[in-house]
Amino acid sequence: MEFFQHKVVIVGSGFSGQCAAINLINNGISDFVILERRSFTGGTWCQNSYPGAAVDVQSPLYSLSFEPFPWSRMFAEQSELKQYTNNIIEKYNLKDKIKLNKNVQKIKWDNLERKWNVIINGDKNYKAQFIINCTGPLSTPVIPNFKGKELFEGESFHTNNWNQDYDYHGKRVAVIGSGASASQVIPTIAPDVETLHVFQRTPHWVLPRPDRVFSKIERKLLGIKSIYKLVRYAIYWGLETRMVGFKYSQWMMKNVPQRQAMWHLKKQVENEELRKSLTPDYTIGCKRIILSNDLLKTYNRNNTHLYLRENGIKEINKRGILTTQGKQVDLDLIVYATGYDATDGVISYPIKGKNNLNIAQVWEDYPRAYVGTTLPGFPNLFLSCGPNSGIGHTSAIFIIESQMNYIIDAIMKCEKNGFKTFEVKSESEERYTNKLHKEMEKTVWHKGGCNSWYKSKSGKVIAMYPGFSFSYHLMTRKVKNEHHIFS
Ligand code: N01
Repeated sequence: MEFFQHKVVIVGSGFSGQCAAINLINNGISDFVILERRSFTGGTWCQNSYPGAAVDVQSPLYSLSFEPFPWSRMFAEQSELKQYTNNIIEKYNLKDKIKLNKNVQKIKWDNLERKWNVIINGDKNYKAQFIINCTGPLSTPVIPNFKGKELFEGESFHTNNWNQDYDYHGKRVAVIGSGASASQVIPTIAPDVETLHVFQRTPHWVLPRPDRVFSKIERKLLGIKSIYKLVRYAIYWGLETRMVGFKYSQWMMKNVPQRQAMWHLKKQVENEELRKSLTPDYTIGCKRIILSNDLLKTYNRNNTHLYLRENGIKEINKRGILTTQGKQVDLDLIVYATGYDATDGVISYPIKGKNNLNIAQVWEDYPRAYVGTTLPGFPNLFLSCGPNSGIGHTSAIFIIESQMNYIIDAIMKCEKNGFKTFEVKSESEERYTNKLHKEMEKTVWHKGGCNSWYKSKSGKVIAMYPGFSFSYHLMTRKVKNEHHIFS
């Protein structure tokens, strides 16, 4: 079998992959490639192009700390995020490093060579000493298996694969789901479609979105590194205080943000019955909070109809959707805003480590990893955005940058000291995971009374980190030698 040989293979060219690559370059490692399964670079913000797509964290914080950008508004829209990510690829000359249409099928540790074999179907394979998996936790869209969905004669697609060639104006449209993606699509398309039918299984808590357009002067200032840093710190500490509520105080969650969400709902929806239908029965924060100034009031529109769980989808037929109460809803377009396989699908390809150890078996109960990044039995394998490294209250990019400190420190320790492998000790991983899940039991994600993509099928919260993001940052600043084996 023929192989391309590299020191590092990065899988995925989104923010994590770019951040990993820049860190390698800054540390003098140029022998790496980025394998990207799609035909374009950039990851989630290039893939998700549904109407209304925008970031739900303040853009100056939802960006790389060392790359200031004159954002046009507080919550950037998809086109601007796409521009930002493409600028980074250009500025750091990553284009030549990114190999497109390389869909990794599996990776396997070779104990003799002490390297990973990266298998790509029908193509030349890769061999690497280190793998950094940067495939993102929300990249595998899920369309539930509704009875008869293949019979529908209209158009249908997932929000992740929005068909830009389809003109939805004046059409009869259904949106299935009411999460973060749906909440952006719904208010954006409602004024332009003939009828909009929203199938909501569970209501979500909605808070006002503190969005605004930045003035010319503000944009200029954001381009200055020191000011950009100051703005980031201000936003960061404001958001970090939210963690006190997520972690320690259900009382606080119920009495501060939940009251604000109730007030927001009352202000936007006059009809009491409709308000009731849009009121969740779990504690705010248990599912991701939606920030929107126009979602709730969209339900006041005459062309917008809300279907609840008790009148949900019985089946899909050639004309549209038949509800459980027997109503036939005729449609031209069905939009599946039904989320992602984020729990049991953290990595989208099989991995075999030392002694043929299968990651699927290790994760049979639930996905786990030391600081969300490394696993015993899988030397030189690093996961960006791995299990329990999500953060509900600040920016995922802050976490990605923190993980890269740990990953690069491990690789550089090997490089400088002539070690071939790096592996976390199993007792360290076990102690870390047990402590983390004990902490998790105090959080709203665990005991807030909801089901969410944060949880595995076994009911464990495996997407989130149950602490402050600064504590995660401190924990991952450097590799702690006592928890690892270098050889
Ligand atoms: O997915 P979701 P998403 N029958 O899982 C419903 C990030 N994000 O793509 O709540 C009927 O939140 C499901 O119902 P229920 C962000 O982190 C960020 O919207 O499970 N309904 C739910 O309403 C977010 O949290 C941004 O009862 C079914 C919906 O589908 C994450 O991505 C933008 C169903 C899925 O909601 C995921 O968001 C977008 C079924 N069988 C996303 N199965 C920004 O930064 C599922 N549903 C702005």
